[in-house]
Amino acid sequence: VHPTSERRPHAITVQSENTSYSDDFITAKFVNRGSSVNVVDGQYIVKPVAQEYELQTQRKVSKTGLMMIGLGGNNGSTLCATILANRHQITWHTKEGIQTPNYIGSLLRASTFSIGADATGQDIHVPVSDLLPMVHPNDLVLGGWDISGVPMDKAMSRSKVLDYDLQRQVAPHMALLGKPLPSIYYPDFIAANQETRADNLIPGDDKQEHLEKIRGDIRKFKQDNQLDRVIVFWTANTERYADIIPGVNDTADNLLNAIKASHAEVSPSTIFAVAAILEGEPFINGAPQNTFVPGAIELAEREKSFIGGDDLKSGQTKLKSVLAEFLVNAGIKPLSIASYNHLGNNDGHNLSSERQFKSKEISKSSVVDDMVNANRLLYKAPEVGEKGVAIGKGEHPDHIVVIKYVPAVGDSKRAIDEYYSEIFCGGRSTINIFNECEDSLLATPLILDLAILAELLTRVQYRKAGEPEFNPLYSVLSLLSYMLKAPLVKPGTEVINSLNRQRNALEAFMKACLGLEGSSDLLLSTRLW
Ligand code: NAI
Ligand code: DG6
Repeated sequence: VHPTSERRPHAITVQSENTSYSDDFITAKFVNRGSSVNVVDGQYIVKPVAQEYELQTQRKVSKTGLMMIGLGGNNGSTLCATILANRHQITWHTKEGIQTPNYIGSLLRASTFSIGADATGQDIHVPVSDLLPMVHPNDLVLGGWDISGVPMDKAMSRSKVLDYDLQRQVAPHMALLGKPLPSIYYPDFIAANQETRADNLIPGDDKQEHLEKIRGDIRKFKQDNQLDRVIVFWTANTERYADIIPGVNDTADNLLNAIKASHAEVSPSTIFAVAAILEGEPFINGAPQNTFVPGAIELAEREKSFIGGDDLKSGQTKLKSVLAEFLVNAGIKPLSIASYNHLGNNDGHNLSSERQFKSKEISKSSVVDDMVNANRLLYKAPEVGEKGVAIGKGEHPDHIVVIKYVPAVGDSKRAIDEYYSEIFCGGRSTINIFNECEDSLLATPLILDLAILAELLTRVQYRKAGEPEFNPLYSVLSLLSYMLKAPLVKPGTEVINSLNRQRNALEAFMKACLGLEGSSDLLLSTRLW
């Protein structure tokens, strides 16, 4: 047991007829309340609806491995080094003084939820990680793949993210991780400027063999480390989008056949996703490309495996999702959002290539859509065609995204955003933001949160009132949206980009697992005599 590994399985006990505890499970009754709306003759007819569920959470936390694709990159090496620093309680000197390791930036380990009020009416806030039994990041078993065979201690220094005094002390621990497992490299999918890194490759060009090799790697890692669960996480270079081709990647069977036929349009990230799905282990895509082609989603559904994505939401986009919501919800109308950033790490180098930039541009651009669509007072709705089908998307602010590679600034991305808005009676307001993001230090805690939440969600089952069996959650883990720029959701359902709504959803879900209601800001007792 590492010194900082807290094990607090009974941190919160709910005393309620709706919540029961056994050695194995926390089982909670929960009523999912909402309203159904019908439009009849121009009137909204609203009916409250309620459905009772039981949620059952397995209390024993899985012994969990985190296998990262892109292990030797900035995120991968920073994640390993910071976990090791936390695990071994390494402190280091900076120009500010002595620094101790921590998990700041992790929603799970550095933020709180209110679980109610005490007798004096004061809110009681607890660490999010205390709500339900969760893996401690220090306990994650680390491994993974990289097309670069640089050993992990050298990969950390190559990344130029951490202070030298930390690197110096953590290097012997990093060296024990060895070098990443060889990986799949299809040069067409990442920038040509990455070729010099590619010296650690699974040989051949048979995609079926590649798939089987990756599946074998997952199984071996699981077995060697006696793991219950392995989270497979893409934090490798951003790939170009794969073309969606009928007969190739549009269905699960077509995708599996396309891999057998080594079809050119199957990307490395999709091969990794398919490998994890077939092994029954969760796969999360931390980059923006369309790893989850329709066939991959169908395969995950069919195998009842878990997937989540896309693209870590760390600095500029997180702020945008908050600021755009603030403006639109305040009744102010953003007319344009112009976002520039420059960075000098290897991610920036890869993104300096047009097709890889395109993937990032797409994921960075979708983030204000739901806020705009929710306010048709400010933004005109799309016109409706003959059969009631919307034509186009309706009015939307201009939104541009520019990324430039500036090697000198390294991992310290600079993001500049202008929000130009219409205000009262024809006025204009301009907000300019300059945001300096230590890219990998913002991204690393998100990877931890995603991996730990994914593991938790594999242990939650549900049944509707009256149903005999519990079922696992739906394959696409949209509850991970808070950490992701372009959240993958159940096909046909709405994407929620609002950061507050994403956080509230997670809070409500975790509390429902305990038989508690999500936070209400009604605070009725404070408004009454
Ligand atoms: P990086 O370029 O430092 O690391 C990527 C690593 O992936 C490299 O070591 C590279 O050799 C390896 N790689 C490339 N193709 C591979 C393959 N097929 N198999 C195995 N390894 C492969 O990039 P960084 O900064 O670590 O970012 C990783 C990914 O996360 C990028 O796609 C980036 O766009 C995305 N991301 C990063 C954020 C951040 O703030 N750092 C935030 C959001 C997303
Ligand atoms: C340049 O945009 C590089 C990217 O990889 C970003 O650093 C990353 O996607 C994080 O973006 P954001 O918008 O969440 O800060």
